[in-house]
Amino acid sequence: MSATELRDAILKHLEYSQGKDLAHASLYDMRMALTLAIRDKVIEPWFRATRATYAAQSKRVYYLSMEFLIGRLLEDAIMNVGLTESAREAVLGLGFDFEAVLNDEPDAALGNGGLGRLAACFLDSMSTLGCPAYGYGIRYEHGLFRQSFGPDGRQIETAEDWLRQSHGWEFERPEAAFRIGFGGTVAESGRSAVWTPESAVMAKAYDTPIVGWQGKWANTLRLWGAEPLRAFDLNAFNKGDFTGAAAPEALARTISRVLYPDDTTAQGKELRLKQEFFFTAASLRDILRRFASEHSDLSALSSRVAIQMNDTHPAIAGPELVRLLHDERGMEFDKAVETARACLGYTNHTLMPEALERWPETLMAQVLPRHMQIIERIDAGHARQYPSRTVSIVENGEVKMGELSFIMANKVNGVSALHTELVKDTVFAELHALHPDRIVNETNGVTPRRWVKGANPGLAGLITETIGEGWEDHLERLVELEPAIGDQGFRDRFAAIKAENKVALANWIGTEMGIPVNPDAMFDVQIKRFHEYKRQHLNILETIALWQEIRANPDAGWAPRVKIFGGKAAPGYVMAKEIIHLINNVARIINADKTTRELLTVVYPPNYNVTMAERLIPASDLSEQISTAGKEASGTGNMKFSLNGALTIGTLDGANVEIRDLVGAENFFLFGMTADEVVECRKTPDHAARAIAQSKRLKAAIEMIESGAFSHGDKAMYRGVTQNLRTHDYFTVCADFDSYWDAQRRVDRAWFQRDDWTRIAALNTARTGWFSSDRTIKGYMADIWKVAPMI
Ligand code: CRA
Repeated sequence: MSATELRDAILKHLEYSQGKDLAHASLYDMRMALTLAIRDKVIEPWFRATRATYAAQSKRVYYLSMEFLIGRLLEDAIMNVGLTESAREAVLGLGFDFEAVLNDEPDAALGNGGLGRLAACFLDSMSTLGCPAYGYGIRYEHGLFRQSFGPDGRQIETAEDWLRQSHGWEFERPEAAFRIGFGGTVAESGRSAVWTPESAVMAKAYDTPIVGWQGKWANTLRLWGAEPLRAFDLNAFNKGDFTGAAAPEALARTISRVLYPDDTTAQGKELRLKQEFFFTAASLRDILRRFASEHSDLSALSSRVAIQMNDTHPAIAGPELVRLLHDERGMEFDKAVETARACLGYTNHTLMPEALERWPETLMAQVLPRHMQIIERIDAGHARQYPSRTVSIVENGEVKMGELSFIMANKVNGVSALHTELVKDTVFAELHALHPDRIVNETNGVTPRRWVKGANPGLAGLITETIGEGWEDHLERLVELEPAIGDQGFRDRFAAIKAENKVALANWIGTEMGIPVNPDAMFDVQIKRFHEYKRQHLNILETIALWQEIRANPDAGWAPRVKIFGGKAAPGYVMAKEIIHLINNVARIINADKTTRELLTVVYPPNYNVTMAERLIPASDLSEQISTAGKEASGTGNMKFSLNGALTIGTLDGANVEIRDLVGAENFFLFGMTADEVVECRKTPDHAARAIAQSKRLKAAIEMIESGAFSHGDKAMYRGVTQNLRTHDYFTVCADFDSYWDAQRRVDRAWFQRDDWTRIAALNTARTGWFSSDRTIKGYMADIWKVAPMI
């Protein structure tokens, strides 16, 4: 499509879809018109893909996920259909700034962090590979909260409202609606049972087409919105009860109202259980309806249907599918269990005990009475089959969703090599011994279209110039860059691109935050959710110690650094919020110190999201991946940084292990205890006190916080953080501190060998092509879903 053709298409949509002429079009109108013009281009491959899948009667993948952190879609879609240049020209020709139009799109934050973003990268890869697939989730009215900082530096949360403007990508599907019940009673009827729910809502489908690289294939992201069965109680209204008249609507809509803003603790709230059942049940009904339109024999279900449970959030899929097959379609119970299992896969994303979902049996029985019975029957069946087993699904009055998912899935996967081994050895050790072939590893990946080509056009251009076209969907080809890294000219280009990205970021920080940063300094970046296991407090303690050392010894040849933090804390996570508060106040004090100004700046832009990640990662020199070993299942930010030519300082945790193996140990700043050593360390009750006693820098940094230096003299302000460090310190910040400090000084020394730094940065890019989510999805297709690509 030429720029002129696209221009005409935009004008047509301005007029007929937005009802505006060019002279009166706002930025929003222009963005919507461009979105609709691009959407038209996506519809062709979308229809083609759907028809091809029906014609071939292919097996389809159904990716069930509570979260899809898709971010903005426009730029990505334009890139995938190959219209970037035409779109820029067309929009400019119509008198609008192309970047401003792209930036007008709200960042769809229908997820918390890694798990949700992974689901979005998977959608991109499934479409790129021609894997017939549907993503199923919830159309949250409010995604993850918007973060700001109060004048005192504390996190403030406000509601996010991405749907305030109409969402240009989606198609409402009023005909695809299912009634989803809750509560009520179960009556025995012959060999099965009849569940009569007490209340119900409608699940209505909204479809977003997801187009793959070069527009060859497109799949559907189907999100469910909750609506009342009956919109409005006219009788109540006529009697003057206006609030009562709207009650059914308010109640139903609560279900798809907000995303739970916590990824690492399961809160056991009734609404959350209802959300989980709501989208899982609607998706399964949709899947069975589609199957029935093509086939009649339900025993063949697993030859046509692969359902992936993204963590345990959709774990109710097991019992619900059994119920649909047994109670509603008359399949014998054991066969229903077998059939369901043959369709289901389960991905585990965390070993953190507080994140493993468990529901009180009483709550489960109250909200989903029939499912509770089915769960007990599945549990009893498993016990009969494996009499030696000691684990069960229902235990101490709780339903354990991890065990349920494991038992109901034919494959269970971890998300990095280390994590998968820990899954086998810890949470699911006994189940693994009983089912030794069930657990497989599928190391996470990221889409290179968004995270290299879109986010870092300079680097993408250099790659294409050096190794030719076609690396975007064959990222393993980045190894072909390696010979060029020996050339001075290539390294200079690589360094110049990084420098340009840094200038752009420095300008943005200057404008947004009013903090001047030196683009020649090392950009040292930690961006991710705030959690004690991710140890942002280790980073800020080292920052304080570094500041002190620079003040004491200003001419010791320090590498100038800009420390950049980004991330949100769950609103109820007190400790994480205290760490945010501390970082903001450390930044305030350090940035005001004129004596260290040239060498150390701390910036923490608020409201970190996908869009901000796209801005920060290409401009980073150093990637902070410093979690307590054994706690970060994989990480995916770590991969994005390496691909964009940042060096990593990190522990042997999650996918860091695989990154280090690929880029080479000599090109990775390793520090800290291993997962085994952490477990050993905790056996010494006063491990933290000992570490503090041995480290004068750590001791001084903690004492400085306790002195009130960052809290206007208030000595008690950060006691939550410091007392925890001095006593419990479960995440072994203190025990790892000196090792982290030493690694940072190795980073300093490396920074001064600038050409060698660039060589290592370029090696990071060249050697991490394996982390494309295309490779991950190929793994799922071959090992778990048994689905063949259609292109
Ligand atoms: N919080 C893990 O902690 C991992 C992603 C995606 C997480 C990350 O290390 O990269 O999943 N776990 O696999 C999670 O959400 C419920 O568990 C995450 O995003």
